Amino acid sequence: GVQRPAIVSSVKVSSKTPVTIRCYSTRSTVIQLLNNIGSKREVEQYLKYFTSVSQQQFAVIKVGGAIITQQLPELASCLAFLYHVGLYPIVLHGTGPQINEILESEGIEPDYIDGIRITDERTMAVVRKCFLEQNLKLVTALEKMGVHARPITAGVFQADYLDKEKYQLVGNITGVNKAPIEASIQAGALPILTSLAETPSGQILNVNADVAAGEIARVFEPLKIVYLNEKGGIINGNTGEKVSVINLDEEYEDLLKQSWVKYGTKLKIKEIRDLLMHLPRSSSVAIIDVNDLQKELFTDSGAGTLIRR
Ligand code: X2W
Repeated sequence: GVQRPAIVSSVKVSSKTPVTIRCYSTRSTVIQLLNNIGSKREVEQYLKYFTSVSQQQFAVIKVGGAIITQQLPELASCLAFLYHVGLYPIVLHGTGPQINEILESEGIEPDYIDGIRITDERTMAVVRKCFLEQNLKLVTALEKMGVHARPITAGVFQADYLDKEKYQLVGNITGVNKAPIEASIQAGALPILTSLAETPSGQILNVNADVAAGEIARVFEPLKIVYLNEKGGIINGNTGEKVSVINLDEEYEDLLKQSWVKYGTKLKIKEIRDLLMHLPRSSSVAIIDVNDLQKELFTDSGAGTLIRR
């Protein structure tokens, strides 16, 4: 693969940083797993790098709702792996497909404007039910693998109406309460978040999960922002190949001029650039398949698409 080390030298990696392997019964499994994905040197280097910042600054991982339905065992074992090596990603999940399935079974056609769901009262009831169900499903799968996980389904996102006329019960995040997330990590539990938000007067609002994950990243400034998707990265529509790395400073202008960069891809790249411009240079975005999480995080060549400044 292409060499594209993701370690930024401006973050000092101390050789004295202790890497604690949490669970001794799984220690040998963890070491084995690590050796399978990369050389001992690079894996150890990344482990040290990820533990050189505070625990809450390792990563934000956004999980699309489709993954909970289609790849739950893989997802749970990837997150368990991180937990067992002592890393605490902040996990935020969506539930788009599950909402659509229920709406369609009730004879309601899902309705979006620019990728944002128009959420009336009846739809909102489905949205809330799906978020709670999928959150419980993920937390339960993690607990079964010996991972202490904490459902956080309220109390994080404050919001106003995005545009009440246009989208109805959809929120625009105005504030993030870090406390429940920090408390979870301090208690040794992986925080598992939904993207539901609340107005000052207590109205629950629907927020796109990608957007909410971005807001979490803005306040925690993690080293990695990970988007798990089915394609396993950004695909160059002309060659059909996965883009290994995008260095925004050098490539952004040229990239936007390329014929395959349009619609959703263009929007996604623009949003990611906007996010990274607000974050320290050490932060980078990875778009990957759930099975590639370890390879992406712990090897120089990675596995998905790495985007950085
Ligand atoms: C999204 C929230 C769920 C979501 C929705 O109702 O579908 C809005 O569009 P995925 O699985 O990550 O797509 N909210 C306002 O984003 O789920």
